[in-house]
Amino acid sequence: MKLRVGITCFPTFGGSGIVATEIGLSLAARGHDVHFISSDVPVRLGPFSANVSFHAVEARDYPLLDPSPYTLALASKMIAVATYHSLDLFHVHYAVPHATSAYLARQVLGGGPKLVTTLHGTDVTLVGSDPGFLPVTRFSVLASDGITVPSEALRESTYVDLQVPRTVPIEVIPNFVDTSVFRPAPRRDDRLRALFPALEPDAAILVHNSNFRPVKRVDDTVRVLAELRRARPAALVLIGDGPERGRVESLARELGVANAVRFLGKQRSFVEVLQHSDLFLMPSAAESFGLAALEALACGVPVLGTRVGGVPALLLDGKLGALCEVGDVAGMARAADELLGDRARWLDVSRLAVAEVAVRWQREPIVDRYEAYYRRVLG
Ligand code: GMT
Repeated sequence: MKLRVGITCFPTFGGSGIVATEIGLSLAARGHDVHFISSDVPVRLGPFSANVSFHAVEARDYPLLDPSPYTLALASKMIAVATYHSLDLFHVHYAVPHATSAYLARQVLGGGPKLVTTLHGTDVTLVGSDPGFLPVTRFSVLASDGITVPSEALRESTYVDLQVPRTVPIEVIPNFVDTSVFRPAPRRDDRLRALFPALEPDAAILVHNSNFRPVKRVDDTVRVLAELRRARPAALVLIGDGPERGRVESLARELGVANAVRFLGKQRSFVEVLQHSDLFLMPSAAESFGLAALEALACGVPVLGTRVGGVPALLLDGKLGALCEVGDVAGMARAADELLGDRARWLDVSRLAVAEVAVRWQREPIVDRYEAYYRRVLG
């Protein structure tokens, strides 16, 4: 049976929007009708496809409405799309405020589409559990017909931080990656070295990709580089942008490694950068899953991560790279040096990463799980 699904996500570069977009595209390719309802076109939404439409939530700009109430505008758009396209289901990604808008839309519609909420991370651990949002977030999540999370770790946080009763079922469906895009380069070469004119020929290239928010601890990537360079030549490529960027740029100058760090800013397509890097750094203070790391693993790049949230499970307890404590810069530099200094081990880890991604985190089998879950929720 063909499904008519309304997907709501943030349109920006974050992982929740990427996962939402990939689910929608995969469902559309299977013949389902997919309606993206968001403030802007999601960054990874590709070219026209017959089964995909995009509905922009229009901000209302009245002098009294400052700030403009996005939650209400989104609910109104959801009502319109559900009515005119006879939606079976809303699938919202990131609870704040999307689950609340969907709850409101369903109240106005007197039922209407079922609601699946996928929690992604800080909508539970940081924003959703902030006392300013907790009561409404918790209520909206509990009002959903189905709740999913990408990791066991986030399921546990949802019970604890959002105070959801343990009798409420929460489905774990891991994130995934499109391995037709994120895959090892047919032949690795030196193309990233062009970013660093004065770099030593045998230097290792470290890479990081995030939204540069404090929780990502991007400054630790620069500290690790500075420490590692005492042992071996290395450079760092940073993808993404956000509030911490200025601080990290200053730190690179302060630590005397500015010439070995390149800030690429937001990139729509960065797979080539991953494919030609030696190590992905993810020093986050919290991470429900770590989609950016999964994309690196799929390209055969080992990951150095922290022992938080879903990261140990993603890195198979360190087998796909290494795990360190949050803020342990010296430990991270040591782990990086050990892995980069042992070519045979690096190759084993790289091959294992690609093989494990193929078995555990491929897009289509995981979208199968979402589809089966939708059908369960629809009864
Ligand atoms: O929760 C966030 O910080 C935003 C979110 C995003 O949109 O980037 O990131 C979370 O969701 C991703 C996709 O499920 C996960 O891969 C990230 O680990 C998770 N971030 C955190 O938990 C900090």
